[in-house]
Amino acid sequence: MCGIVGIVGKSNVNQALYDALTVLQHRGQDAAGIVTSHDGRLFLRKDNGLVRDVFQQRHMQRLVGNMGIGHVRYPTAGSSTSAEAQPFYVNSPYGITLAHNGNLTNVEQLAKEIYESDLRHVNTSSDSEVLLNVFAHELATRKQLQPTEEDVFAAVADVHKRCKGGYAVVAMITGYGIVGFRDPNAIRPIVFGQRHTDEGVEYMIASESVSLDVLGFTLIRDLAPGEAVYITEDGKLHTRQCAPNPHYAPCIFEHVYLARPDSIIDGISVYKARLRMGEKLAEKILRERPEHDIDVVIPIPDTSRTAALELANHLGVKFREGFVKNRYIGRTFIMPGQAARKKSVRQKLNAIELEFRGKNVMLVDDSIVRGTTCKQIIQMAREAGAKNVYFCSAAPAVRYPNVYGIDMPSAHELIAHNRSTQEVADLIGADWLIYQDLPDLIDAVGGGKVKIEHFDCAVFDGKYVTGDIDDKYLNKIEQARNDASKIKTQAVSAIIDLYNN
Ligand code: PIN
Repeated sequence: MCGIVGIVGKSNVNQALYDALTVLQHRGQDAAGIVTSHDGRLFLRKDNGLVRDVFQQRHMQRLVGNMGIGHVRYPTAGSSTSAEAQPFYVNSPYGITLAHNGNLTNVEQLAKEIYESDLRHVNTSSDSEVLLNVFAHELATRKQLQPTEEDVFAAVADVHKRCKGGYAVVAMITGYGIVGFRDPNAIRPIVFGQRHTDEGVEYMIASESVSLDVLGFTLIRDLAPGEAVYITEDGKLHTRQCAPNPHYAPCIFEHVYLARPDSIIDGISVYKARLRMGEKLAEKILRERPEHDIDVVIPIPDTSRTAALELANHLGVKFREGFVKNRYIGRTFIMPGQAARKKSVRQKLNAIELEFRGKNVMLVDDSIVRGTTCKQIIQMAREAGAKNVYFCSAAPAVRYPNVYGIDMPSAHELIAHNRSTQEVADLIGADWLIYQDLPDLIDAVGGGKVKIEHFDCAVFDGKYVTGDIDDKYLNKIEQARNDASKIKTQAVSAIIDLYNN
């Protein structure tokens, strides 16, 4: 998962891009980058780290220009070098930079085509660089000295023909404008909006509406599946449907956990969707155990709070903050003679004992993925004196890997993969485990004012909306993720050896 932004303004956009990236920081804390364009020149700053660490005063001063794009990265499939920080750049045609959120599922084939047929060199293992080269190639084939919006939209249409997977993209064509586009299934989110200044109208394209709000832009709308928006450097906005058979199937996990609650995605308030998840959970609990003995509902901070609040309201049970989260967790330093220790949940969360002692507590989390942290949290609740520890997940059991750009473990690392609810409950040590039912989640997210008929729910039901995902592909990513984690472990042991010898 990543965050993207693009702004065409009437004065320098560096500060606005920086501010927008800080608002999108929850979508990726691994690397950040901004590129701006001024007088036909590009100015780029990108590196590993949080937005506030990557950009210093000296970098910001260099990022001049009235248009630019930015990116925050969450590593997917093992990419974590600073060379793979975005935006990426190709010099031909025009000088194009691009930032992408998502994952291409046919990247191997595309990389081969790019090299063998398009005669292009790709310098990293990032699918975003592949996507940039496909777009650049398709724009170059128009052979125009000055690209018009027709050329740009035709190139996007060709990208849709060649690329498979989930992608929300912003790309800047130096000296011409910024284009934003969304894959034909609308899997990853992308919105655009405007704000009025004395100098005229400015436009922003971004992953989430919250970055528009905070910067005083008003939301125009989400991009439709397969649609593109092109804003020229002089501030003219064009939109076009670029896919022949678009299908609205946005990722439901954005609502479960990824997006900020104050965002509106595809017309749906993430906050309200989470409230409805709590309501549905309460109904399920009352169906399963009308005579339940829950004394108190306690959220596991932060995401689950909204659902937990409504769950407690509907059960008529007290809602209490039983865990306090440390917002200022430090880095883990590897010292000579010390084993590399993972930061434990205990360093991040602390229990308020008086909310647990002698009570039957219902803990609520947004989802259970590996099951490692929730196991430790349940243990903490017991040590704080809880009589019974029940556990509620606002999402159904996560049983399948994500292939559209969410950094999720491979199937065998998912605690619910090939396991029943009771088996998961036993493994995490819960006295009772309740998962949201998938139809209820779909209803909670899509059942408001805006009707979306279909969501990408692959992590819950194994049905991948792009239709190109088979066991062969899943085995391959499982292998790649294992290899990546092995390399990481080996690297850490090598550093420890270095210190010890
Ligand atoms: C936590 C969001 N949420 C917590 C992410 C833990 C799964 N985990 C998914 C639960 S926060 S585990 O609000 O962003 O802090 O199942 O892998 O143990």
